[in-house]
Amino acid sequence: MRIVDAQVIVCSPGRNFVTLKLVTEDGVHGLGDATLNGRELAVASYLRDHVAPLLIGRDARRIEDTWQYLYKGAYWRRGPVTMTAIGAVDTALWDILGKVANLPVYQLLGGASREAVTVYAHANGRTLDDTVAAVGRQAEAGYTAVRAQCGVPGLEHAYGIATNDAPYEPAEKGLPPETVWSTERYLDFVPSVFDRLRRELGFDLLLLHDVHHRLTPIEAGRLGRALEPHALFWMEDPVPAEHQEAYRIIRQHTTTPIAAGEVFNSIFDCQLLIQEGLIDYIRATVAHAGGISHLRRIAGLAELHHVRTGAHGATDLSPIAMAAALHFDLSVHNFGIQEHMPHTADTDRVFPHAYRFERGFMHPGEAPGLGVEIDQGLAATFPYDRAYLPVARRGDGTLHSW
Ligand code: GCO
Ligand code: MG
Repeated sequence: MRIVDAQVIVCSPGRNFVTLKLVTEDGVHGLGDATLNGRELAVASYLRDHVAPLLIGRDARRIEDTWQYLYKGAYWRRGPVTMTAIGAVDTALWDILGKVANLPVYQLLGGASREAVTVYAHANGRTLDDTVAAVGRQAEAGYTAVRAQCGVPGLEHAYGIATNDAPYEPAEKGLPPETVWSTERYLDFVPSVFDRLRRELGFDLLLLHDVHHRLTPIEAGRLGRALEPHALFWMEDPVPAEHQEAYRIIRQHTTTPIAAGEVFNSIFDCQLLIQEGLIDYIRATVAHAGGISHLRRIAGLAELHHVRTGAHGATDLSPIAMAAALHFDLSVHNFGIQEHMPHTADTDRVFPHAYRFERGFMHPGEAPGLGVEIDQGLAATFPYDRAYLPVARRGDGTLHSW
């Protein structure tokens, strides 16, 4: 089962995606998502120029050895570009193994630990009224968990708010747009959003909120405490997490559950957070944290410490990452929740898939492997289109975490 070809496919059916396709001598192929929002071509080059030559001739069944070869063998460890590239290779190899075994990947991972995967939806609005209506619509669509983001009075832009009727998409064409941020206005306003949501929608619906790395630990403690009466399912990324010890301060001040980790690349980024029980949900993904193999290691550590998974699932991860996440979610014991944002119709046509959504739950389907394909002819009609995430500055022009 030698690998004979490794192709990197870049396409933009509404947004940019990087896909790795590995082919074996028997003609079986596997797919991995290598998309790193706003830095896509760095991963494409890493794979094409540095990884593909190493894969040709390797036995596709040696998933663990290939992972170690690319991680330890590079000498330069970790980082988003390297780990996204390794993740794509790992995911593609699991896909191949599933196809050869004629089994969906979740069966290779120990089988289903649940009937289906609980997913949370996004709801956002520029005003409080719009946000309440958007959350209500997602509840009516059958979601049992909804992430609520609301525009902040006095701020032109807030994270997570769509600029038109389309679902929220963070990257914008051209160079990075600049937005203005005020911690004071945000902290003053957010508790009133959840107060209104609970009063109008009650406590049955699970509510989530993404702070998107914008606060300091003591500010996060204050927000978490203010949100306690509204019983959030989680408060996400309250502070930038490079300094894991900082989460101790948040924990000292609030019992609001904390989720972190969509930007993490390895188990070392969350080792202390997990071992000290400083978070409740780990958001690392297949795409950016070294693939299915490494994510299982993270989940294994998390399970020891009562931390559950809550994988990132924004639309800047392709349907290949979504499929891989669902196989992981279905199988892993300490699954918590999965983020779900529907892709554009063009994206769904480029990446036909077996996974399905039904009233708040998803399932990866029973197709062998990951159950997702890429229509390369169609992908070629959507060429790469440069786009960046915005940046944020405080009122005086100081750069702030976006
Ligand atoms: C989320 C995320 C995204 C990120 C995006 C960056 O919780 O879904 O925070 O909205 O901003 O994935 O590329
Ligand atoms: Mg987030």
